[in-house]
Amino acid sequence: MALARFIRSCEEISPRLLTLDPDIVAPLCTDWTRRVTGHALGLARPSNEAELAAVVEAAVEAEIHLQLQGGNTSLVAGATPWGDSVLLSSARLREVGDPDLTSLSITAEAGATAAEVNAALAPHRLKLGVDLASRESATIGGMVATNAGGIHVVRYGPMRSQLLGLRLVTPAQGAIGRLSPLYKDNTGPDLAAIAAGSEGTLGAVAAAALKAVPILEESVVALLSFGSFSAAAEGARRIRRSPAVSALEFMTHAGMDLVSRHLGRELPLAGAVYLLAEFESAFPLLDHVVEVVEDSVPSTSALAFDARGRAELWRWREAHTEAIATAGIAHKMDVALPIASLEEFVSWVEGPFAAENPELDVYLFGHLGDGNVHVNLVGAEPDDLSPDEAVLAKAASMGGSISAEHGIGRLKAPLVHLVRTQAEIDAIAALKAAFDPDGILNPGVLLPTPKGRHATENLAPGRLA
Ligand code: 2HG
Ligand code: ZN
Repeated sequence: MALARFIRSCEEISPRLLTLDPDIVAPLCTDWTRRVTGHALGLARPSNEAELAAVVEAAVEAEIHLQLQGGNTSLVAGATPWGDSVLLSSARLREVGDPDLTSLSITAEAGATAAEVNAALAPHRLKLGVDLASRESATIGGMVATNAGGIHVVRYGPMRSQLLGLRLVTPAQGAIGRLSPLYKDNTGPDLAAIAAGSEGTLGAVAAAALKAVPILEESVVALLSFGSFSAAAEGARRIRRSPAVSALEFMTHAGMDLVSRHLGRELPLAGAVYLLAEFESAFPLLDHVVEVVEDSVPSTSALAFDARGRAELWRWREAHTEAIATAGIAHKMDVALPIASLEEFVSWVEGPFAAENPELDVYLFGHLGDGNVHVNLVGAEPDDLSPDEAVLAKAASMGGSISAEHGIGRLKAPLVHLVRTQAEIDAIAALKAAFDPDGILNPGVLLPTPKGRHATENLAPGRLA
């Protein structure tokens, strides 16, 4: 009954809005890692904000759950439909406005990818402050919803810091917010900032107004190798003080070796731990970078000054996710640690944790400059949550976060208590109730479902078709 009513409403909004075709819907029901598969009743693809608002209203009236989806690049099943949801996709919300060259900003609809927005900015020597390996498929809506971080957080901050304005469609208030280029607007709580990181539980992003930053002409990428994590961490401490740093990443030998086999390329440097540092400036950088690199005392190093050389060094870092995916279905723990505790955490994962779990292949890499470690474990059953729990509990016990930049999604919803008190969880639930009182959007993402069940219960990991 509910579905029939929803289908009728969608047909009235636009005949091409909703499809129930399983050949189209089913491939969108598995998350990027292939670790979990859900099920959806259909797929709604609005073409503009008015249609988006009308779909959300129709879902409220028919009591149909909606699962929001952008590029489906979530690594925590944050975009995987659950139970009797309809997928609400931003695939047709693709408009990118002309860059505003006075305020240095740009507006883009939710389904535009990071690469598409950068393509509009590049002729003006501008770019987005957030960049990430999945730039060709990650969408602006998903990046806002998860407060995406990526490789330039050390310089420009995460997605929340790029937001000047937001149009958000909420079940209770309809379409709210504005796409203003205002850099300052203290008129009560910042709704755009609240929506960033709420993982689509409060509203569906229709469009965002984002800061643009200048592309700096001088750019050098350095790949440095070290004999131990502790030597690399000390090197990173020194590099981090350079005002020209725009990325500071780390990899370990295990991941580099896997990437080497995946790409069919010789390792460029031998080492136990690697740093990849990017320096960008409007002024000549050579002397500065050489000085910083020497001061960080690497065992060996390689510097790249031209676009091709820089891309080749970056490939060693950015190919990690795809190389690991060829080794198996990875359990991904995206943790943040106080930077001073990184060494202790990494030693624990590579030491006692790995010894207790000899069946697991452990790959560690991430954004060292901002304390974000991507722990990837290959070899565990997809539905075995115990290694995930052990790693996340350890990070939490050290004052870290269980979600640095990927979000909580469905996979980590049962573990939010590791890093939030009950009072804090209640406050988040109260926000949810204000924007989405009937729990229409993304049930089971970020917080347990209103019925108190966790969404992972009927997402049979890797199996449910
Ligand atoms: C990255 O930094 C992404 O490349 C993916 O956040 C991390 O695959 C991962 O665990
Ligand atoms: Zn990352």
